[in-house]
Amino acid sequence: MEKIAMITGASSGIGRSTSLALADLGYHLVIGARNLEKLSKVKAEAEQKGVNVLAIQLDVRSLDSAEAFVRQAMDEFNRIDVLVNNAGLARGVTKIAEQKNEAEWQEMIDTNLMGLARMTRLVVPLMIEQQSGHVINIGSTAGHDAYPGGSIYAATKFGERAFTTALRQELLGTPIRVTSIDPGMVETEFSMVRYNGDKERADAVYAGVTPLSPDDIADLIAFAVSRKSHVNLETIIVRPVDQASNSMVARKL
Ligand code: NDP
Ligand code: 8X3
Repeated sequence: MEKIAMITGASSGIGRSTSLALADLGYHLVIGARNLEKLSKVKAEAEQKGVNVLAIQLDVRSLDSAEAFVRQAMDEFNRIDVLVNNAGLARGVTKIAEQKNEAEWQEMIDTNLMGLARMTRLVVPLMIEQQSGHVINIGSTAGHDAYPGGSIYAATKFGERAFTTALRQELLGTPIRVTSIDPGMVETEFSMVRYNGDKERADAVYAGVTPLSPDDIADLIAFAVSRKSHVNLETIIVRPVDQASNSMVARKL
């Protein structure tokens, strides 16, 4: 049977790499993100691998957008085997007492937590109906340990972990698998977004270390989805060897 994977935030980083890795496994893809130009490039790259790709503009903060995304996926493929809830971002490293810009907080909550919850509630009933499926949520090591300047980002990722745990428990008795992939430092556009385009600050995050690459995370997602159907990898916490906690990084400068 044809297999369909839906990936949010597929225009860049982990989402892009995951799209290509799942295409390598033969999945047809439904990919979404706000930047349609970048998304179209990922579609073209994945199509090179011989799979069908539906690329749709998606803002997970919008209910209308998320509903239209799922509707178009079902119109095209009539099933969803894997949902990768990857769309997410951090904005700034402002400490709580110094935060004057609630919009940064709101954007992280709306994207990382509400967007993920929304996509899940729209797709899981379809998986229950088809009696198969795998939800992969992208958490973070920030969902296990908070740090100064990361309060709300970490709160969204602690929230992802709580949500994922509840989902797995609610789906007990169904064949649907639920996995959280929780990375440490991965070199993507993440830090450019967090530091609002300040390349020097973004580059400093990865200076003197070998960070994880988005392909490393995609590799783990491909591993999780390709286990035998009774095997559920619950949580994968992954850091580069050069990182031992959110604040402990061995830099060779
Ligand atoms: P990137 O910035 O490279 O990718 C983020 C992706 O999310 C982009 O495709 C972006 O696309 C998409 N996105 C952002 N907001 C929305 C939205 N409202 N609706 C739809 N798509 C959206 O970063 P990463 O690949 O690193 O991030 C992916 C996930 O991995 C995030 O959830 C992040 O929190 C998590 N993570 C990252 C780590 C890291 O060190 N890089 C470590 C741990 C977790 P567009 O702008 O086109 O909408
Ligand atoms: C991204 C990792 O340490 O910047 O989730 O929060 S961290």
